Amino acid sequence: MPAIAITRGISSSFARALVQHAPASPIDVEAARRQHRAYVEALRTLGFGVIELPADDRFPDGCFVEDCAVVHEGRALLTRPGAPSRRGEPETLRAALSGLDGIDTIETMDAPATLEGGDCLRIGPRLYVGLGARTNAEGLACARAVFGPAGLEVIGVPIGELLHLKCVCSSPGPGHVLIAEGALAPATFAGVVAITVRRAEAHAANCVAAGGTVLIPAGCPVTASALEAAGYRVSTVDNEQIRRADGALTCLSIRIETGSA
Ligand code: CIR
Repeated sequence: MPAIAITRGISSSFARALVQHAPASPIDVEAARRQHRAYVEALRTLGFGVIELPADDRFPDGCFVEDCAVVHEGRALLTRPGAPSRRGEPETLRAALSGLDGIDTIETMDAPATLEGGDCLRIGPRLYVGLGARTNAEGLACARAVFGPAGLEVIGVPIGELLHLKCVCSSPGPGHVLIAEGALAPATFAGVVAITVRRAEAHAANCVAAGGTVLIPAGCPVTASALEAAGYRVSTVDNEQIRRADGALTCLSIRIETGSA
């Protein structure tokens, strides 16, 4: 079965996306759409079969599909986003998920639990869940109830003021984690080799990877060299407009795993 990625187009309301801090320059929706199209092509080059859902103008943040569903080995959890304006988004993914081969169950979450996929990082048999403004202890318990029986150890990671755990870390491949310098306690990921991303390129700590190739934001040469030194091929995509809405690379897709990382 090929690896699948689900994406959703950039809505015409994207300029009203949630932001922690107003961007230095306003979002250019057309430029963001061009960058999103390049991202979808990059996913295809990485080997993903991409299911492209149309933009939904009701949801300014709707392109950030990762936050709305967590999928592992046939189990999908439609989340309850911590951001109230995003609570309607997860159900819009149900049809796409239920149409996929290999998805056996689709679970949902009830208040007061909140969880966003940007807080969920799986590395091998562990699912790390960031605990902050978007994901709470009840959300963590829900993830544990859904994915624990599938063999994952679900571990909470306090993230303070960060938007999401994966703003500062992600896995480029088996046994490796990229971590933005100084962002997390060194012992956070036991038994995994950390590749440190310098502060000037901190946003490159969020990557999408498949089969030994790692997609990182354009303009991060030090991180690219570090990944190459660790044995990876590196591909880049410009996501500057997406970052203006606090987005990164992982958040633009739900990648349905077909192997173990
Ligand atoms: C939000 O604040 O919800 C969006 N503007 C950005 C979400 C980014 N999601 C992610 O990194 N997983």
